Order: sequence, then structure tokens, then C-alpha cells
Amino acid sequence: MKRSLHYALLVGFMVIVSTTNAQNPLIMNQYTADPSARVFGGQVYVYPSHDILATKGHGRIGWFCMQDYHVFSSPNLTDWTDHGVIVSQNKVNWVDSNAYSMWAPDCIDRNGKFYFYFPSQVKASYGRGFGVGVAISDKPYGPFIPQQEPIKGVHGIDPNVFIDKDGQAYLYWAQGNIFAAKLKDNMLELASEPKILGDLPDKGLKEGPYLFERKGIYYLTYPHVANKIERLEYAMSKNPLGPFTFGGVIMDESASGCWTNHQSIIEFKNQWLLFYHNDDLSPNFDKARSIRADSLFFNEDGTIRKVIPTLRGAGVTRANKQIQIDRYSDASKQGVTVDYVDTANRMKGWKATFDLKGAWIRYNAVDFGKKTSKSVEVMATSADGGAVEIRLGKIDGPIIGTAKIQKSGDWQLTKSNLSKTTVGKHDLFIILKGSNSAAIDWIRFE
Ligand code: FUB
Repeated sequence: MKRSLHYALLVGFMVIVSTTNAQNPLIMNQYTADPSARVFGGQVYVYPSHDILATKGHGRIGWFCMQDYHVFSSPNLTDWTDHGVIVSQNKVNWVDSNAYSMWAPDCIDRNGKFYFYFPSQVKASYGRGFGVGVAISDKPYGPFIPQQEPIKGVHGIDPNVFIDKDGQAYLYWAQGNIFAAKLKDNMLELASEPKILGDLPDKGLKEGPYLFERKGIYYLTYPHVANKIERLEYAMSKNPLGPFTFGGVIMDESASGCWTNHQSIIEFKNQWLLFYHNDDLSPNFDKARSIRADSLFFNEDGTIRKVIPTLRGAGVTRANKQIQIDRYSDASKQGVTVDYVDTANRMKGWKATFDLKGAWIRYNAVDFGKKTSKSVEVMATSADGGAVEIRLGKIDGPIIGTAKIQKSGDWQLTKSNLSKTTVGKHDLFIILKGSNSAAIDWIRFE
């Protein structure tokens, strides 16, 4: 998968870079984790942790290493803008700037201000362990000004903020268990004694609280080590401080073995979405993670249906952009394999190799728009040359064209005319014609 960089702007200290990525993972040019998603002004903003690789003298090798935070925004879950660094460890008075421990943050708006909550290891003069601080901005993308002191009475990680319909704000955080307290109107001080939400499953680490409300039910979601690694669970209540009743599992343990997961849930354009992370770009080291999003659905009784992680993700892909078919919705049981384009640089993405006649990939939600597409381009390599058939909607749906693939030992772009004009939004089937194998990086319609 290759990113298309549209533009890079320097605004003050902030770098703004747009990338197009409708699939999972959402961000391909850096490691991201612990996504806290919010909807501000009709756009999705995601405030993740920013994993980097520790080097000698910079962080602890083999452990989490984070020195700053970026924020990303999107109007459509497809085009993501990186607004650059919003807070860094060496610019916060109370943070130990050698700790590289800027763990999972959150952000919320109140009365036109944006409050960014973040944990970090405190300087020795503040004691030991993790504290939680706040940085404030007039805009969701900064600049954020950090408060001089951490929040008094909060010791732990993974802050999450919720403002109820009556205006009362609550802070949740983790330290083995999940803690909660009311916040004062200034959003900077606790207004009640911290309380352990003790009505959750009592065995196994729980962290990463994220609370939201829907139809009068307060959902407390959290990663929990019920077995060996974290899975996402939830509990429900009629009150933001509980008591909570265990609801079930939102997402099972990572199939690739990423030890952590961390979630947030938002409603955007009438669709509920789960943001979470996995180790897509770093399969051998699960402290270098990547954020993802998938659709989430509720049952009639308010319980949450389990989310099965997808490669395809939740955004619509425009037909005239590179369609990364290796991030497919479904594929034939045999004849399709997915590998990195370049194992020395996994951020270049993946390729899909077809090696059986009739092998197929289904890639959902491609928007051809109102203007007719006339041709298809395929970035591919094939030792003997080959072709894939493109059909709409079903494996035996209408054929819109056959994309030829040149004989080549290297990546080649081949353009073919479509046999049928296409407009609107469709699921695509890409099917290998003949038995010559071919690896495809992406396809694009014009
Ligand atoms: O990213 C560091 C820590 O890993 C987070 O704070 C936890 O929630 C877990 O995802």
C-alpha cells in the first residue's frame, strides 16, 4: 500500500500532512496506538499515543516509548490529516522528560475550549509513578498549552473524560483497576473522591476506560486481561459512576498476538464506530502499534454486538484513488495471500498475490462518483503476465472490465479500458483470469 501525500504545510510549529487511507490501519507513516476518537465540528478527531522505537539513551529498549502526541482529523474516515505534534514530554513542567511515557490520552470540548488529558511519569519532585495533566486549546488541533501542575489526587494512566447531559464532567483513569471521580467545572480539579469501579470482573488487569452514553445507558468500555492478553469488554449502568453490570466482549484478543488493545467509540454520520489498535506495521514487536476503526452495532436491548476486526475498515474509497485491495473485505479461501510490499519498510504497505485461477478478493464500498470511469490502472507484477476481471456487487455480478497485467519481474503500471461505464458506490470483486499468478499493490479507476 502506498500513501498519497497531497500536500505538506508548515503552520507555525505544526506540520500538516494529508494522507488518504480508507482502510485499516488508518495511519501508515508512523506508529499510533490508544486511539481516543471524538467528533468536533462535524469532523472526526483522533488523539492517539505515538509509539516510537526506543534507542540507547532514549527510552527503554523493548518497552513502550512515547515522547509526544499528534492529532489526526478526517471529514469522512478516508482522508486523514496529521496536525503534527500537540504536546511533547520536554515541554510539560511536571513530566519526567527522560521517561518517554506519554501514554493513552483523551480530549473533550467544553464552552469553546478543548481539554487534552494525558498521563506521564512525573518528575522526582512530584513523587513517583504516573500523573495526569491537562493541556488547553481554542481549537481541537491546538496549539495546546499544558497546565503547570498535574491534576491533584489522580495517580495512574489512560485518562478518559465524559460530560453528562446535566453538564457534570467525570474523569476516569486506570491503575490496575478503573477509577472515577467528578470533575469541577474548570475541568482541571477533582470534585469528588476517586472511586474504584469495583463492580467489573475482579480478576485480571483492566485499563483504558472509555465511557459513553446512548439512550440513557452509560457504557463503560475497557481492555481486560481475562486470559493471556487484552480483549475489549464493556459494562452498562444507569449512572456514570455505576454500579455497572458486565455486558460482554466487544472485541476478542488480537489474532496476531498484540498484547494491548485500547478503544474509543463514537457515532459519526449515523454510524457507530469502534476505534482500537493492533500491531499491523510491527508484527514482531507489539509496542509499535497502529490504530484502526470498524463499524459497531447495537442489539435492540442496548447490548453491543461483538466487532470482528477487518482490514477494510469503515471508510468509503474513491475509485480514482489507489484502492489497496490487500485490505480486502473478503477473499477466496484459496489462491490469495497478503504480504508486505517491502519487509525492510513495512510502512510501504501490503500486496495481494493471486496464484489460483478464479481466486478472488471482495473490496467493499468503492465510490465511482457521478462521472463515468473509462479505464483501470493496476500496479502489479507477474512473471508471465496475467489479468484480473473486475465485477460489481457479486462474484457473478456484471463485469466492468478486465485489467491486464504486463509480464514483468518488477512493479509495473498497466492501464486497460473498461468495457462498461460505472458510476455510484459499489462493492468490487477482483478475480484472477487464467492461471498465471500476479501480485497487485493497488488498482485505480479513471
Ligand atoms: O500505550 C501504553 C499503554 O498500553 C496504554 O496506556 C494502555 O492502555 C495500553 O494500550
